[in-house]
Amino acid sequence: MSATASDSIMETGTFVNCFLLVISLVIIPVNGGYDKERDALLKGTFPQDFIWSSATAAYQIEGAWNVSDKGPSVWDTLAHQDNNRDTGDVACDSYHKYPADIQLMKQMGLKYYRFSISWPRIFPTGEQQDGVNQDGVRYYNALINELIANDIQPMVTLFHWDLPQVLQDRYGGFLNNHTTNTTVIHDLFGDYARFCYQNFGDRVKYWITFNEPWITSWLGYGVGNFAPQHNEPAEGQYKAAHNIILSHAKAYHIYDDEFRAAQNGQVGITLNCDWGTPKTPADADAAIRYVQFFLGWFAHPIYKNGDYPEVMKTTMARKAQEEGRTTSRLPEFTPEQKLSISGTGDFFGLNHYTTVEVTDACCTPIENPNYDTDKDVGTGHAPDWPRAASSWLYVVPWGIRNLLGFIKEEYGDPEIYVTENGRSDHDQDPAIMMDMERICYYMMYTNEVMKASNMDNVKVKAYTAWSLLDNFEWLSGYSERFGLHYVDFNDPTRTRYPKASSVFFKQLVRNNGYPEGSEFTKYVENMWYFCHNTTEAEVNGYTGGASQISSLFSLFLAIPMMIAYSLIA
Ligand code: PNW
Repeated sequence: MSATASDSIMETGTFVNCFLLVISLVIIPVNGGYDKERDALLKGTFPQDFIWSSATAAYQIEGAWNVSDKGPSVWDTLAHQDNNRDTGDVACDSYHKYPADIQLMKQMGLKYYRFSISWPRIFPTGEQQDGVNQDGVRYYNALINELIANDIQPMVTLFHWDLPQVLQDRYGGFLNNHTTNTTVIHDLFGDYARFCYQNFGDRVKYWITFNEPWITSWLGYGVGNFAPQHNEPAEGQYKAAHNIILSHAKAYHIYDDEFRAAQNGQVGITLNCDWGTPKTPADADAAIRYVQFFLGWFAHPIYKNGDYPEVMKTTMARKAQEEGRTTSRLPEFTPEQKLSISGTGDFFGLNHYTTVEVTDACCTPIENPNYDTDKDVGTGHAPDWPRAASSWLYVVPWGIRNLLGFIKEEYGDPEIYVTENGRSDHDQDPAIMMDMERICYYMMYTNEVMKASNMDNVKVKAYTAWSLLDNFEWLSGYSERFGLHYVDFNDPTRTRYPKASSVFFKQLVRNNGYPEGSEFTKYVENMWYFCHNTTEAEVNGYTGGASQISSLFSLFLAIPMMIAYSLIA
């Protein structure tokens, strides 16, 4: 992949036109809650080598925030700001309980695990020259060895938001001199990545440089509600994103130049994106613009041509004029940088949870411009989309199929690893252990992923459930639960308990999808009716009553759950 003029002509031309046509024909009439044809259950299985996995992140599960020489991260700082906040000080205590986590995965038949390494647990200040925390290195070696001993392949994220606090204080973190030659943050991230490849790369074959740079950039350095809470919504996010993209490219090339030949692994990045569906046909351009500003901001440079999407550059150039600025708030890459960024992904990591309805809002007044107003769109949700506990999470399964199709067309048919997808419950008493809404979510979303794979020929290679465990959900603390396993955060031993969804997921993995004629698929056919909350009794031949659901429930979930309990609890 290289930077050529024809890329951008293709981008604004044929592709967009085809895509708009598809959108206007297929999607617009059916943004609603249930559509018989669109939402029909697909029977079949995923490709044989399909990867089923579950994910966590260091700050969300490890705890042990200050053991041995671990340095503080920006999330330690945020969580310790006042006494009223939940913190990651102990979290799930996976620093000590990782063997129990691994037994949960084994019990589910999972052969892959996505976790992250905490940068300040390896280099307390973020810089190797200031010292290495050997206990941290020992911990990750022990975790990786235990995984492999249990036949589970590690998939490792290098940066899941826990930047060493010292790097924020010394250099401004990812705001560090983003357009000069004196930037150090790229090299520091490169040194950290090299150290991880050196120490763990003999056993780790899947590396994810950054998790969701969109969140770090916009929420961390633009809005400033996430760590490190830098509030500069006109420009902060563009500066941080620029540095993150360059840091990613640096880490990719270090692997390519120094490790690939010997270690033979893969390096990619995980990007998050909500699907944007136009509210009316007139909003089709706006919906594309929404996705380009969201996903394209990072994916276009890395997976297409080394540069930001054309629509982002032209929109931001127009804004600069309107605002009386001499330069765009969106920084520019040099020609050398473009070359070094383009093509730096062996796979495309995707985190996806939800969909928004997009309306055209061109052209927003320019007082206090920010990333949200820069897109010139409005966002909302169809009234009949079901909701999860997280305020932003609406359940729209068909959105993931559309997004996967977009990635295939826009970025040259890459191999896509879904590295997160899942649903939150409230923390409530009694605890939600029969988490039928989560089962429905996994059922419907994985079926849409299978449609993308088997009907649309998208190269989806992996599906990863977020999350293995209930954990520290960032600003929401322990009030939102995404886990396949329940964790009692008042219990000092942090015992884990399987929820019904873990048993469902285990059977999904064992069946590798929804094979025709299997008992599992019959169970799903019946659940389909319940999950789509529709009164259309003919859906997928459904003829039974509620009792049929409950008897199937006991067969498929309750009995295996009892067995699972006796093994784990
Ligand atoms: C992702 N939002 O974050 C992260 O990768 C996980 O660490 C996190 O626990 C999971 O999704 C569930 O939230 C997000 O506000 C955090 O839109 C916030 C948002 C989206 C994703």
